[in-house]
Order: sequence, then structure tokens, then C-alpha cells
Amino acid sequence: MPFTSVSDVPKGLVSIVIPALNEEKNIGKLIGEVKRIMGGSPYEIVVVDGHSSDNTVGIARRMGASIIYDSVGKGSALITGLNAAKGEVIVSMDADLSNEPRELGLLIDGIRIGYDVCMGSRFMTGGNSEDISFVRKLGNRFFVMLVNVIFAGSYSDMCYGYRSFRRGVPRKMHLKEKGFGIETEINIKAMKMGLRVLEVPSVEKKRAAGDPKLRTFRDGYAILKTIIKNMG
Ligand SMILES: Nc1nc2c(ncn2[C@@H]2O[C@H](COP(=O)(O)OP(=O)(O)O)[C@@H](O)[C@H]2O)c(=O)[nH]1
Ligand SMILES: [Mg+2]
Repeated sequence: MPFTSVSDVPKGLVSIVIPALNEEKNIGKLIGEVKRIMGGSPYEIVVVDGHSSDNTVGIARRMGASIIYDSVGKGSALITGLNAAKGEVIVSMDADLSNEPRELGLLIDGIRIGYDVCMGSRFMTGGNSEDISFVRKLGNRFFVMLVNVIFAGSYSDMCYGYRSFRRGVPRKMHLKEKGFGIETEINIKAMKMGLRVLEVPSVEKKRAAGDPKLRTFRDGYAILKTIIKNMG
């Protein structure tokens, strides 16, 4: 359901932005669960497809999602989706069933009670990850520590895509990272911009089907470069 002008947008609209690349085995179930959780409240689901070679788009469209395309990378897809979203609250979530739709309420409420960005955290009390490897957990710890020291933050997690934003906030961040550095760029910019940031616990499930697109060392290096680039 595309909204053509701001006056068309229903009050309290929530946008759920899902970057997806070859997720035909996951996307249908995810959209079904999101719709059930959102129930009668106004929402839109925006799938940002990276020109999948499988039937991701066909399934997502049949389930009622709006489809936009971005073939550059995960970050680039997320930026495209966040900028296209019309909601008062905008949620980003992965397509691989790692992010539980029943946590949506917590992320949405975080914005409704006054925060600008609300970030799911796997490593605060109540959070957990069933998906992260030991090496990636170690790398994440290191990057969290680095960002907290350099930018005076107190994050418990980074590099995690289950988040929510107040309308207008993603655009003001002028996001640039085209790959998996995007989550780190958001953490850093939220600090630098003095935004009101809330972390809420999140349990990351194992990717349900298909292959992970993140490559630990290639993308770890990209995250490090993101931190350095944003130091100025
Ligand atoms: N549009 C688009 N989505 C992507 C791309 N790379 C990954 N994704 C999606 O981004 C989300 C996170 O990717 P995933 O491979 O699960 O990363 P991981 O959970 O960090 O290992 C999933 O929904 C992917 O389908 C890309 O190049 N383009
Ligand atoms: Mg994943």
C-alpha cells in the first residue's frame, strides 16, 4: 500500500523495512508473523530486494509487502528502505527469521515514549544470540569497546540490525555505508548527533534457512574502516 503524500499516511503508521537477498525460504513466514503481530494497527512492510535470483520478490509481493530494489549491498539497501519508509516509527529487521516479530512492540514503544533510536541488544540482560559465532562475538565486543571509548557511548551491542527510528532520524544521519558497516555507522552517528538512544534486550535466533551474507573478516575490516572514517 504505497502512500503518495504525507497527508495519506495513517496516524501512528509503523514501517517495517526488511533488506533481503535470496531469502525465499524465510521471507513468507516472516511477513506472515509480522502481519499477525501488527494486527489491526496501521503498518507497511517494505522489502528492499538486492535483485535476488530466487523468488523472494514474488513471495513478498504476494504477502502484501511493498518492494523496492537496491543491488549494492546490505547497508545501501537499508538506507534506501529507511528513506522510503513513511511511518512515524520505522523498524529495520533482517529477513532470515533471526529477529523475532514478537519483539516489535518493545522497539515501537521505545520510540513512542520519546526515544529517537531504539536498538535491540543481544548482550544486555535479557538478550542473547543463538546465531553468532565465537569469533564474531569477540570482534563485536572489541568494536563495541572501541566505539564506547572513542565516542563516549555505553552500548552493549553493535552490528545488529533489529532497530527502530523516529520518522526523520535516518535522513538526518546522512548514512553512507553500503555494506555491513551500516549498523556501526548508525551507532556512531546517534552518539555524535546527541540523539536519545535506548537499548532493549533482543534474542537473535539462528538464521532459519539459506546462507549468511556477512563474511566475518571482510566485513570486520569494513566495520573498522567505518569507525575510523567517522572519527573526524
Ligand atoms: N538487499 C540486500 N539485502 C542483503 C544484502 N546482504 C544481506 N542482505 C540481507 O540483510 C540481512 C542480514 O544478512 P545476513 O546474511 O543474515 O547477515 P548476518 O545475520 O549478519 O550473518 C538479511 O535479511 C539478508 O537477506 C544485500 O546485498 N542486499
Ligand atoms: Mg542473519
